[in-house]
Amino acid sequence: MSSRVQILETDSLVAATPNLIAGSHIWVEDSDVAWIDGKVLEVNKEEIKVLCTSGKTVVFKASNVYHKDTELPPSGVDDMTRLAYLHEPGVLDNLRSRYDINEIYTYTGNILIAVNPFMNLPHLYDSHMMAQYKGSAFGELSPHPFAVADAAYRLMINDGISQSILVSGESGAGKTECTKLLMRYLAYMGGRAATVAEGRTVEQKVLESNPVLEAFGNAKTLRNNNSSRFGKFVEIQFDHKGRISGAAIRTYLLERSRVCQVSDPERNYHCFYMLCAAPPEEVKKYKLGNPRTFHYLNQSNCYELQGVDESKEYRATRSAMDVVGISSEEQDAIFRVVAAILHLGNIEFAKGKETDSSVPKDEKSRFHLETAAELFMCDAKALEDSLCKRVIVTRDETITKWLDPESAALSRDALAKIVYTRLFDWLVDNINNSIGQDPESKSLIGVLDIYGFESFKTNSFEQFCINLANEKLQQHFNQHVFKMEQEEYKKEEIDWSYIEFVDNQDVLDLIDKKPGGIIALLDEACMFPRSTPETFAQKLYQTFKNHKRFSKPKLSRSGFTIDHYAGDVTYQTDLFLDKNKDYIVAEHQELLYASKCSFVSSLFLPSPNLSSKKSKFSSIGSQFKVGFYCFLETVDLSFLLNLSSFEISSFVLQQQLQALLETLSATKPHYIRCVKPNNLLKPAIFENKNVLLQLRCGGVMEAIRISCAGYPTRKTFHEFVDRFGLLSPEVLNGSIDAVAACKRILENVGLEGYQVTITR
Ligand code: AOV
Ligand code: MG
Repeated sequence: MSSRVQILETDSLVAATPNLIAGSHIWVEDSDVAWIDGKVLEVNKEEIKVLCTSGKTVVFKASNVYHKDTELPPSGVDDMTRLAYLHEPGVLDNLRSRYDINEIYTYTGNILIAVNPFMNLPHLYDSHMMAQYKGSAFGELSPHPFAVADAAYRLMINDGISQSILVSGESGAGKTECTKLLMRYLAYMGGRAATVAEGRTVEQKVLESNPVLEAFGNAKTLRNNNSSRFGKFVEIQFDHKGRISGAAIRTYLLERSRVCQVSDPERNYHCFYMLCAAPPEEVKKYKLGNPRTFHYLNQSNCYELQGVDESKEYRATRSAMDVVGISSEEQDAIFRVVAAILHLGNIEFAKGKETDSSVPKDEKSRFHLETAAELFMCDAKALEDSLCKRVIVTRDETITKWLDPESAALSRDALAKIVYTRLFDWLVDNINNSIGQDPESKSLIGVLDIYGFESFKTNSFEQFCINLANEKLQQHFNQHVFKMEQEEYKKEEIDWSYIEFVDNQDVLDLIDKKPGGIIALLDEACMFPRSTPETFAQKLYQTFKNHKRFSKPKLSRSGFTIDHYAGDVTYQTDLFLDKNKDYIVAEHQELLYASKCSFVSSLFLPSPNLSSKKSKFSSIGSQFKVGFYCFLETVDLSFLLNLSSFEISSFVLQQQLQALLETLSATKPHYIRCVKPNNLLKPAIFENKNVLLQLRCGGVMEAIRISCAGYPTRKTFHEFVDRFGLLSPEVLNGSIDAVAACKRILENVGLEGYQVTITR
């Protein structure tokens, strides 16, 4: 009985500072496992003596002690909001109990939390399961991505409002796998649409776009053996009957540095290894062989992935390409380009006859140069020139400048990166064209799978861009959660004005305010030839010295730290300028435009708006380019004129994110937060501290905080009487209604700080 009284006493607004008595079951903080349970031995005003289950006796401040729900079933509850105590240890304990029995999905209200099982649970996803979720009320069956997709689908059909499902979580948390489940379910619900050309249905093409994009845009990283190195928003369009009628895939900023730079134990993009494992006649055709012989692959010692048969993957990729409508000639050209990139990487340079000039180092390098040229179907001499020379056109004359061996190698890498990026963009455009858009479509469901928040030992421009994307989505999430909470309060007719809204607008301003944010300063720095990482960093230190979210690391002269919503990240500016200036060298452009292979040539059409996707997303980016050229003319930075085209990466990303958020704002969002239970990528290991950090970063704790800031416990009248009726047994005889019974109980125990609302 005593435990019940004490539960009621603390089942109030301020869960963090409960009144405790000896014998209470509680949670206290622990440096190893985040939270450990125990029993209160003694209460001395603000100090609580606790016997922990580890056997230790420790004294804690009352404000750091939380009640433990002794009535929680061993398998937990499938919705966090049904917990008696909505606090951090309670949430964590619930997730963990469920994970232990392979219940990997849990709701927090409308948000689905998915903990990566790192093992196959096929029974969870078979067609029988899909049939079960079809049309069942949200919350009726166990939490599941199918339930989220079903809710989105039905809202779209019933209310005619476009929906979006936003999947987030750190690298390796399971976003891509979850996205594929959502797409499969939507294809199941909206399938059987008319077949399009080649006898494939739209939904088949949508589903088979995944393996194609993964082959070219995923790679093994430290965090995930199949890490997406690009962001993706798949927009599935439906006709008035709720059938899939079209789709559009938008991708965000592929990580290009990986093409020529891989650190152990990571890998380059999957397609390279697949191609090396292709049938012998193809390997021979492309003059390939062991991946260990290629510089772009052998910078790392990792070649194989556990449980992956590359030759099987190659066949699967080929057949997926068939499905999405890539012809066999195009496929041949694509893999020819992939092989050419590998050969390109093996060209080494030595000093040439002229001062500071360079030539292919030896016979082996010549062989790779000739093979690359053959595969690109371009002239070998022209390829060599484009790698080793620059032609500078000024107002008065044309000057040929040699590149030293080091610069020639950089030029080679720049060529490899631009070819690969163009190839990836081509794939996306081609898939979109093949699937086709439905201009008549009134409603759509968008599924977002973006790269998760990243914080490594050293963080560069890629992490900066990835984290910006995450900040933007975090703001969207916060606003949404807050709005939903407000709506709930309105529905229950209670005041919500006291709930404080924590926004990350200040971080966003710091990064992308125009003018004056970090990106604006970076773009500016990129326009001045004399900028160096140090001058850029100095400018940042000066500008943001009083910014709460910005700091300069003590011993660094070119690093800076941003206090993100998910924690501090220190960025090294060394390569920011280079990576932001994603330019094509005129020589490379001309070389490949002149290729006898129409596919290669089409990748290098001189127009900046070469593809539909480009024109859709970087129109402002290209205006920016025009501005840039004007700028060049006025200042006469003639040394730069041999760069035929610029793309300022961060600028393009900003435009893309803005477009994404505009799209999202016209939809009703649904959130799935993926959680990675351990960094070993192994099943059955649940690391408390690790998970907690992700719940905090992903805004799950924030969503819960918002709930707690108001009324953390909201029991329906019946639930309340069931649980607390014992305190006023006279209400249990059925003579009064539930509302009156609740009021009587509350009055009897003299509780304060509650409200009786419409349904709770
Ligand atoms: P991510 O998309 O969140 O990372 P993935 O979806 O690629 O992570 O998941 C990583 C790995 O976890 C997968 O390759 C599977 O082995 C395993 N996994 C994930 N979800 C499940 C599931 N539901 N059932 C079984 N195994 C699963 V990144 O792309 O790196 O941010 O950029
Ligand atoms: Mg992924």
